[in-house]
Amino acid sequence: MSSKPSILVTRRWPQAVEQVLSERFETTLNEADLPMSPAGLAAALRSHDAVLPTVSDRLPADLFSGGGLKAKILGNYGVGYNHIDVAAAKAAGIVVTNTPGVLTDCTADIAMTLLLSVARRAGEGEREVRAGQWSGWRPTHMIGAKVTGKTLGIVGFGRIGKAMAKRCHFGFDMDVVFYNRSRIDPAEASRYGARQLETVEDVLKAADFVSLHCPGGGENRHLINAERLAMMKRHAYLVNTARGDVVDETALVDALRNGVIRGAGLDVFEAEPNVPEALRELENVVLLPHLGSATEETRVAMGMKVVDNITAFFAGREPPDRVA
Ligand code: 8YV
Repeated sequence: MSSKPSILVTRRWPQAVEQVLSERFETTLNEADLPMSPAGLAAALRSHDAVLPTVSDRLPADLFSGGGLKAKILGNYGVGYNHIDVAAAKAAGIVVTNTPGVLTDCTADIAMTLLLSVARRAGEGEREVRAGQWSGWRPTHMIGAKVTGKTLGIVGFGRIGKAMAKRCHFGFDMDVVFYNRSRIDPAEASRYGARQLETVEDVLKAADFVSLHCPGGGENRHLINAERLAMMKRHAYLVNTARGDVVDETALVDALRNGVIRGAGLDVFEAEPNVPEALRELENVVLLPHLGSATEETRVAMGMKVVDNITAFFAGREPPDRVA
C-alpha cells in the first residue's frame, strides 16, 4: 500500500502542476474535466485524504455531514472560497486553503479589459465587424465614454482592488476612491493614488466607473441591488470581476435596460455558467466567461500554491494559505 496521501483533483489543471501532484501524492485526476456532481464530491471526501476543488464545485454544509469523512484538507484552487461552507468544513475537522497573491495582476487586468471594453464599446464594435455590418467611418459612429481622467470607485481594497487602483490612477490619470470594511492607512492608500470614503454609497455616488473587488457570499450577497444601482450616476459603468452574487443580476438587467446606469462589464455571474438571456441580449454589457485568472503563468502559479499548501499540511507544517 502507498504511504503517499491520496488526493483528488476535481478538474483538469495545468499539466505541469498535475505532474508535480502525481509525483508527490497518490493522485486521482479528472481526465474528462467534467464538473463533479454533489454525490461525486461527497464520495471524494470519503475516499481521499485531500480534495482540491475549484469555483465550479459546490461544497455546502450537507456534504460534510453524515460521517465517514476521510479528507483532512481542501486545497482550493482559487483565492475566493465562497463555494465552500468553510464553517462546516472546519466543524468536520477539515482544513481549507486558498491561493492568494498569484492572481492579483491578471484579475486586475481583466477588470481593466472590461472597463475599457464597455466604455469604448469594444464588444459591440467587434460584433458589428464580424457580422459584416460596418458601413464605414463616420463622426457619430459608436460613440463611447472617455476613460482617462474619470473617477474610479472601488469596492474592496484588497490586493486586487489595489492593483486596479494602480492601473487606473497611474495609467489613466483617474481619481480613485474606494470603500473598504476596515480602515486603510491613508499613506498606504495614496501609494495607489486612492482615497477611502466612509460608505459604499459614497463611492457609488462619486464614481464614473465602479469596480467590485470584495469577496462573494455572506453579507456581500446582493450588495449591489436596485437601490444602490440607482445611486450611481446615470452615465456610470459597473465592472464585476469579484463574484456574481455580489450583484443582484435581475436588478442589474433592469438598470441596464432602463438607463439607470450606462453599462456593465462582467466576468462573473450569479449561477455560472448560466448567463441569463436578458443579459446576453443587451448591447451595453460586456460578458466574459470568468477569465480573471486565466493566463498560463497565473494558472500554473495557483496550482503550485495548492501544491505548497497540501505538501506543508501532510508534512505536519502549517499550510501557508490556511483560511480555516
Ligand atoms: C479562479 C477566481 O479561476 O481565484 C478566484 O477566486 O475567481 C478565479 O480567478 C477560480 O476561482 C478557480 O477556482
